[in-house]
Parts: sequence; C-alpha cells; structure tokens
Amino acid sequence: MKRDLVFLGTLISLVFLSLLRSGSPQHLAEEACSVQILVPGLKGDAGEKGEKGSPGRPGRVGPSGEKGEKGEMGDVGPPGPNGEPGIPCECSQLRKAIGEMDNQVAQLTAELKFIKNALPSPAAVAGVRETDNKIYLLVKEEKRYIDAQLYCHGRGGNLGMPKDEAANGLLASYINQAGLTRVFIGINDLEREGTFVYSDRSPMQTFNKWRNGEPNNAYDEEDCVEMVASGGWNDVACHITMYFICEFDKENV
Ligand code: MMA
Ligand code: CA
Repeated sequence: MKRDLVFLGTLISLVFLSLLRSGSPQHLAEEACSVQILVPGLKGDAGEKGEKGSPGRPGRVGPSGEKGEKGEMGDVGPPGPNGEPGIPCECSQLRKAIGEMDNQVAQLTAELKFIKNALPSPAAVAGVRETDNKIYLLVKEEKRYIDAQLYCHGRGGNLGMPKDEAANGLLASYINQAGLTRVFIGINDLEREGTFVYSDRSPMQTFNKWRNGEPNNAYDEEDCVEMVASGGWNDVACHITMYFICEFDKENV
C-alpha cells in the first residue's frame, strides 16, 4: 500500500516536471506514455539496525489513593518561658470600692421598686400615656414641626405616629385631658406634595383620621399635620408653633 503511494507520488512528480520542461500541451501525451517504464524494481537488502529511540513521554497521573489513618499524638512540649511580672495588687482598695457599689446597687434597686410599686403607676406620675409597647409624652412647649421632631429625636423617640384606632384614641384623650385643642403629630408630606408619610418615613397605611375636606394644602403651604381634640387630622403649615406629642418604643427606654 505504502509502495503504491510512493509510486503514485513519483509518477505525479514526473508528469509535473515534464510539463514544466515542455511548456506545450502536445508533449503531454508523449511523456505520459513513457511512464510505463517506471515500474518499481526488486526489493533491496535489509538495512542496518537503527539506533535506539529516545525514551517516551511519562504516563498520565493515576487516581489519588485512600486517606491514611490519623497518626498518634506527639509528646508534650517543654514548658514555656515565665510571664512578665504583674502589677502590684491593690486588692483591699478594689474590694472596698466593689463593696460600696454593691450597697449603691441595693439602695437604687429598692428605690426603683418603690417607684414602680408603691405609686399608682409610673405613667400617672410622669404624666405620660402608655400602651403595651409605646410611651407617649405631651410636651407643653410651643415649637415648629421640625423643632418638635428634633426634640423627640434628641430623647430617643419620634413625634407621635398614630397608626391605628387605639393609638389615635389614646392621643386624643391625652390632648383633651390636658385641656388642649391641637398638637403636632408625626405625619408630613414635606418630601412629596400630597404623599403623607409618618415621620419615621414609614408609609401611611389604610388607617387615617383626616377631618372632612383634609388634607387640603391650604394656601399651598400645608405639609405638616396636627391632631385636634376630636382625634381628627388636619394638614397645617410646618412653620407655625404648637405643643406636640413624642412617642418612645418601650424596648428603647
Ligand atoms: C381651615 C382649613 C384647614 C386649614 C386651616 C389653616 C381652620 O381650618 O382650611 O384645612 O388647615 O384653615 O389655618
Ligand atoms: Ca388643612
């Protein structure tokens, strides 16, 4: 098979060479006929044995073996160097200070117990109102909405944000018992006209207590909200001053 290919190669080369030499088509037939003499001769004698080839490439890496058993624990190491010398102990002074603090804690605990239990209720004493999780404080200082909000924030709370009927009713009775007609509560549309949000930026849910015809953005300048004695809401200008109610989460108090 290989020999046939060599022969065919030789034949093609010869034809190609003669074409180059003759350069004219009528010589092609003549020359093609002469290839009949190009029959291969007899097989020659075996050649000498070749030199040894270079070593082959290394084989592929085999699969990893199974995990071995855990070795036994080593011997205990030598002891470490000695530590730095400690500062001299003032134990007697420390013990005395701790003893005094213990006494103060005991006294404060007793006083707090008295405040919590002996008086009618902490809320009544402080004049605040409370629900299960909130404390409301009526602040009788006239402030603009922004300053009222700052006041409440500064004390860890927020302007009162009635989010259901119960909270709204509690604030309304708080206002009435104080003999007031209106207070700022924590609702405004300062960021986007007509979109009222609570002052903690939480959106208004389905619950609201807008009075009839409110919010009306009167004089195009009402972005803050007051609660009136009935518990109803009205949008008012933020720059007017009035009393206000702060609310505090009991978990933060
Ligand atoms: C009216 C009414 C309210 C508005 C106040 C502003 C008294 O109520 O128009 O919507 O907020 O006036 O004073
Ligand atoms: Ca209004």
